[in-house]
Amino acid sequence: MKTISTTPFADQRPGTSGLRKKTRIFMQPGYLENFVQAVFNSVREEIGAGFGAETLVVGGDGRYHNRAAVQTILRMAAANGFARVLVGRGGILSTPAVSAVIRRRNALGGLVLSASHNPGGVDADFGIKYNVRNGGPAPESVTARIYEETLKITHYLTLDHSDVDIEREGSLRLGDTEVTIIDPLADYTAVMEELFDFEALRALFQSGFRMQFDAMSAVTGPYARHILEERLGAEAGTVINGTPLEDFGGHHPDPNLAHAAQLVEAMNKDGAPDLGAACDGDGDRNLILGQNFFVTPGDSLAVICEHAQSAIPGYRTGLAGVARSMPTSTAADRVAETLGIPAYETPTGWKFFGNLMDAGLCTICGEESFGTGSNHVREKDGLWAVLCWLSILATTRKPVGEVVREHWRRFGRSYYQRHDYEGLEVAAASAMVDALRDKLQTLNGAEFAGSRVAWADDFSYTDPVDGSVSARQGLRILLEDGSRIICRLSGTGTEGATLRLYVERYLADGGEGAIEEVVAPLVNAAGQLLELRERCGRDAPTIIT
Ligand code: VG1
Ligand code: CO
Repeated sequence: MKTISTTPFADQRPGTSGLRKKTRIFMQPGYLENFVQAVFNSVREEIGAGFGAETLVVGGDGRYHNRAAVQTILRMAAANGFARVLVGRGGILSTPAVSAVIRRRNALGGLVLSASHNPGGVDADFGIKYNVRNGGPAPESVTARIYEETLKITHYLTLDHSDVDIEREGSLRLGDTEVTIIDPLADYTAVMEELFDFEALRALFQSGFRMQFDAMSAVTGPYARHILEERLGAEAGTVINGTPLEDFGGHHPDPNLAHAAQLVEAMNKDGAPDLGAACDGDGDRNLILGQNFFVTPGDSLAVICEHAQSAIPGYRTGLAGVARSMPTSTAADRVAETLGIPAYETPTGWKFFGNLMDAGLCTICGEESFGTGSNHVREKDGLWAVLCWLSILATTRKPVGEVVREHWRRFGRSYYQRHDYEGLEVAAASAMVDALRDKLQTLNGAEFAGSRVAWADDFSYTDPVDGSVSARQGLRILLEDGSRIICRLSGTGTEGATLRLYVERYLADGGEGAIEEVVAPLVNAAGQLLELRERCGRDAPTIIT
């Protein structure tokens, strides 16, 4: 074992989902090592014991630097005394697969190497995230302690050992630690098989149902090929961009209408498949498309909740509750009300769902950022959402668009958009949000976008399970007609600041209105209130999702 002296890096505070930086920052000597040692130090302190009986899971989305980082972590885990480390073959494990492995193998936790939907490559982004014993992202109390450790770190532990072969399954020893290279697909596929009726889905494909799944040259390629093509019998070629590449083919592995352009084109032409789907870099996000039809993440969450009990064996006994992040559309709340189950509203970031699921308070969760999942793991799960939709389509025997339209006719529609303003100057963006925060008090009762402000605040969340409070989670303006305007700064970017502006207008109009027209008054009023042009020089968002 070697003890290496080091000095702190001041910028290792985890964001919405772990630590994300430019790849070259992570490649600096000591940078990854400091963070990993800080994780180990804080976890060791928390459990009040060594790691001699503990298992650690390690895997990533295959982006540039993934393999090198795995080798560094293996040496450090061995030097820090872990009994076992489980590594996905080739260093590959999707985020939901890490969660499944932690839970099924009773591991202490896991390190996920990914910057999710951010581009990969030596000049792009890298990231690392620590997941705890329940398989979910470390809660804020844990990430805060990790950050404190990064600020006072003086040394890290490693071994003098050459790289180990992570390309073949099997076990080997690294110091006193047993390193096992596992099939990255096995645990995850087993969980899916427990939840879904694979026979019924096979029958669906046998009946001529066609889909296209875009893995965006990221981690879900092997998972989707195995589950959709090999296990469920979807025709060969159903999965496109199915090989994980270090630079994701130069694209953003971000499953939305802008970045999944190839899939969108395929779904909008004559003879399109029945279902189109895509996942992000690390496999926790999903995009669902029908023929000429985009299912918004908020509607997808609501529709899954609506049909889960009747269409998916894993939810046959019903849902305990539903949770969504605060900026996510309220569509799922209306389903929960009809089902007679509670609906929870949490801050942005999957880590807030963990306590609710552990306590049995909610079964299905979702975020507007193309994330949906359930208590089968403690992460959002892209392929799970795809299998949910396949199950719904197999049960209803209706096209995607019709399933959603029926939902709108029954529950009304949340017309919803998110506008992202990327690459803003950090100081100007914070000043803009601070100025609006200061103004919130004065807005009550004011006329706004054709209605009146009923409530305006900076969202604060009290966890119903452990009572912890997370303040300053996003500015929200609620109107008397039920519309909502929300803004917050992104906590996952690696360059400048990104303002996210979320708008929602609920109408019980059958859902056939034109989205742009319905939300335009909200978007315009919000832009003026924020003084977007004056403060940040922007007239239009970088991307609308
Ligand atoms: C974004 C999304 C949030 C999501 C997070 C991680 O965070 O808004 O809903 O949980 O990314 O997703 P932010 O702070 O940039 O808005 V992923 O797929 O990167 O693990
Ligand atoms: Co992701």
